[in-house]
Amino acid sequence: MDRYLTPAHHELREGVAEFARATIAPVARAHDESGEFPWKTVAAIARRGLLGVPMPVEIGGMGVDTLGYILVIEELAKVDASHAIRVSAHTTLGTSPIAAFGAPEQQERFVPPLARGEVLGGFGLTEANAGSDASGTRTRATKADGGYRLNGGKMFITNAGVGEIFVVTAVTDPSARTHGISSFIVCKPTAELEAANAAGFGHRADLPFSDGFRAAKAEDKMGWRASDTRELILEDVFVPEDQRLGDEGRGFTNFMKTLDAGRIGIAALSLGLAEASLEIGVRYAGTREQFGQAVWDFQPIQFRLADLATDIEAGRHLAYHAAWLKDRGEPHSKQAAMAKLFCSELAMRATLGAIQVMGAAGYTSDYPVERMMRDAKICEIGEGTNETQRLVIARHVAAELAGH
Ligand code: COS
Repeated sequence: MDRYLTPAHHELREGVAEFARATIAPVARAHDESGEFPWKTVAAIARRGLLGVPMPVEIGGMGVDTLGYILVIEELAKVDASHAIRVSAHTTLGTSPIAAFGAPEQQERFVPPLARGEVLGGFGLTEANAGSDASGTRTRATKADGGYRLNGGKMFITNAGVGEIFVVTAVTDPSARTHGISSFIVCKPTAELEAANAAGFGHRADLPFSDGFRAAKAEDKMGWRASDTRELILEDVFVPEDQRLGDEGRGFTNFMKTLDAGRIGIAALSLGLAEASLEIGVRYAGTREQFGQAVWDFQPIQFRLADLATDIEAGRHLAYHAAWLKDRGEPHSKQAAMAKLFCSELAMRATLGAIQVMGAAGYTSDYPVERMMRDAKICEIGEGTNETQRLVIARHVAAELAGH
């Protein structure tokens, strides 16, 4: 992978790997079981600067490129996918639209608290009738004196309860389909104020909190259990004009661009799960004996693990290449969809494969592979289902062929 990675990338990766092993690994299982938000470890992530990895140094970030950022996600996911997805949703979905599409005053006002890791952010797109069909947005933004009134709701939003700054989409012109969707920066106080205060992170009293904007109860999920996922409710929420993100009607294309980057993050998270489960499977196969020999010595086991190792290498090429294209400002929508599709299916295969190699032991919570399998499943669904990725890829291929 040295075609892509510099010594600085390696240094960043190694530092995050060490941090994740020392700080997150000891608590990952307990938080998976309880579903409680791990305020202490997220505060440690924030202190380390990992909530602003690809943001410019001038606005509070680490100033690292996309490639370096996805290495961070990959390393966190090797230890705990819940921690990785919260960093990914906060960074790519919550912060980057403001950094990329915001007016200079919006960038100065909202990016530093997110990039410095003072509060968590998120992104509200999905609704009851809008998910894969992102144009089906029903949340409505109607003009009001000095701004807009927003009514509607967003579902399955990462960081919805614990976070404070959100980018949400709403229809400003129902007759214009995708060109009638706009996006807005909306703030609410964290739903876990006491825990945030105890952790010394997660709340900024001076943010412009909007009445009527709140999070519902936390979802009880199969995986990513220590990641906060809730519905966001918008009831007659006044949002001033200066919190509209970009021009009216630009919301759809802007969040499509945001999702292109998000999908590279999900690919990296999936890679982390695949790599860690392969390692656990190989180690186990080397130590357990059956029929007088190590499980590893059975050729079918070696073949299964060799196939997974090959797919991991291929997945890395796809994901790193998509990030590399993005860093050069080149089109990367197709490559991001391919990376997300391939790596998420790989994560599922790898975690299931590791469990099969380990037998009953892999099925118990004595080993983290059962958690990793549950965490892998959502990678095939979130930030665009894999059916949507296939649609995106097919459209690109058709357009390329039509051009020849
Ligand atoms: N980058 C920039 N612009 C894009 C884009 C991208 N990746 N994808 C689409 N657009 C633009 C199109 O060029 C088009 O612009 P014009 O109307 O000016 O030509 C506009 O957006 C509408 O695109 P399209 O007609 O392709 O929209 P569709 O309604 O057919 O939607 C899919 C296409 C299904 C691909 C889209 O809705 C999608 O990605 N859905 C999944 C959303 C998702 O990931 N949801 C989960 C969110 S969890 S955070």
